[in-house]
Amino acid sequence: MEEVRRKNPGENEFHQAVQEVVESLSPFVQKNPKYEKAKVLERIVEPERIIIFRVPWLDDKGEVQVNRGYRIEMNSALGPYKGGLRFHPSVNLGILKFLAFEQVFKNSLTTLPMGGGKGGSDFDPKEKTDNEVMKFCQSFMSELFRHIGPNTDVPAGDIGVGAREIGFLFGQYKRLRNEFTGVLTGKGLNWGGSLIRPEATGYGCVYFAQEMLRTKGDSIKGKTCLVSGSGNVAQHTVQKVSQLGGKAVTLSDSSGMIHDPSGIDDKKLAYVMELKNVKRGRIKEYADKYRCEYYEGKRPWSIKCDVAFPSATQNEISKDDAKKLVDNGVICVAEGANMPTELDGVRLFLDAKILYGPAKAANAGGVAVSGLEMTQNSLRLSWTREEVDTKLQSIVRSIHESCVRYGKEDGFTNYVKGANVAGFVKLADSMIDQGLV
Ligand code: NDP
Ligand code: 2IT
Repeated sequence: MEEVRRKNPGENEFHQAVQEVVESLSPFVQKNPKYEKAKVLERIVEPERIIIFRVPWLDDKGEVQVNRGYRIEMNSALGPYKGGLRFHPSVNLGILKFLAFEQVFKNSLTTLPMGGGKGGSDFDPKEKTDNEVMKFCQSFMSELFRHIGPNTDVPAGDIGVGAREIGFLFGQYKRLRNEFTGVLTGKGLNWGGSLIRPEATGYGCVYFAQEMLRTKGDSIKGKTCLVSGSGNVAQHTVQKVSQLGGKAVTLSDSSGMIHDPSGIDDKKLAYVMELKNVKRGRIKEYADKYRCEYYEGKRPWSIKCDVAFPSATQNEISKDDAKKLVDNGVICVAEGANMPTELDGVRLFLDAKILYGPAKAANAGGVAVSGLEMTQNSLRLSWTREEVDTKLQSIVRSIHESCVRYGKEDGFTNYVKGANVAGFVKLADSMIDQGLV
């Protein structure tokens, strides 16, 4: 850890992600000297390659704008680099390195042949016109295209990158390469996208919670659930919670949160989808429409619940928030967002022995269906909704089984340890097989 801090100064989120993994892997690595001898831990914290580039574009007023673009190609031991692109003003090297590092373990857990990567830009899509977003995406891809490809590196969406952005990025890649290939996932259904990919992260996260609850003979049915965020992951989490008989009562965005004790049903969710995905408005408008409480600048964690699904961003659950959740009797936390809980909060959940599903296990359904999209593209055919959903459920079940296998501690499953060790073993063995690269 000292070496990681020294070599990557100021990259706090990256330090945090590595620290969590190292804490739970150390005993395992000490028991298995072959990993220590091959210096696998030292190797996996060093990205295979980092690309940083200038992204100039013209806004609607004809003024020049300049953003910074990144792609972290973290690890290719298990397959082509795979992971999303994030467009958000907070994006910097440390945040993308933490996301890429997490992605390597997550992708290993999915059982599919995918390495790990992440990329993005400090570009802020908020309040930009469609034309400006297109101009930015075309400029971004005009550099990125030479570093990616269906057998090299396959980006997808993340915060600020959804169907609209993937469309513009794909169009520009195709134009530059003169090739129609599965170079991105999350594509439109008419041009190579997979059914269920938009739903997959939220659905997968609820399926994972359902698997955890099943170990206690329980289920989502009848449970009051807190969901944060109101984007792709949050929306489909709410949808699956209500399909399984639970009740989601909160949503949020970077301005504040709504609390609707009567539950966010399908009709209200359709309103949220239109508000967020088409009108690109604020969640506050939900409270005006459905006459419920809106709390400016607040997050949902002080509301009493059974299950919590953080689905907005990193470090959105502080130690105090985690304590409030536990004090209020939460039985299960399943992370849709990446690293939403601060390290002290994670320790608190583990000490309280609740069902705590860390992001790299709980939200792996999204990238898993991206992997299925790659397979369908290679086969040049598409599977039905039912086929993809069945495969998603079986992958989530297998991730859960791996976590239990490696994380069992007398009568309690430590899913953090389970996910880290299970993800690590496959990765580390593959790296050793492939020699010193
Ligand atoms: P979206 O852009 O669709 O939605 C993001 C949501 O989170 C918005 O409601 C946004 O509010 C809110 N948010 C973003 N940043 C902040 C912040 N700094 N503080 C408070 N709220 C914030 O992204 P996704 O739903 O795709 O991603 C959400 C999380 O899930 C991220 O952590 C992402 O890494 C993770 N994830 C996504 C996957 C996917 O397939 N999309 C797969 C696995 C994980 P606002 O509108 O105000 O910005
Ligand atoms: O964090 C993630 O797993 C994603 N943003 C999805 C990555 C992908 O390649 O589908």
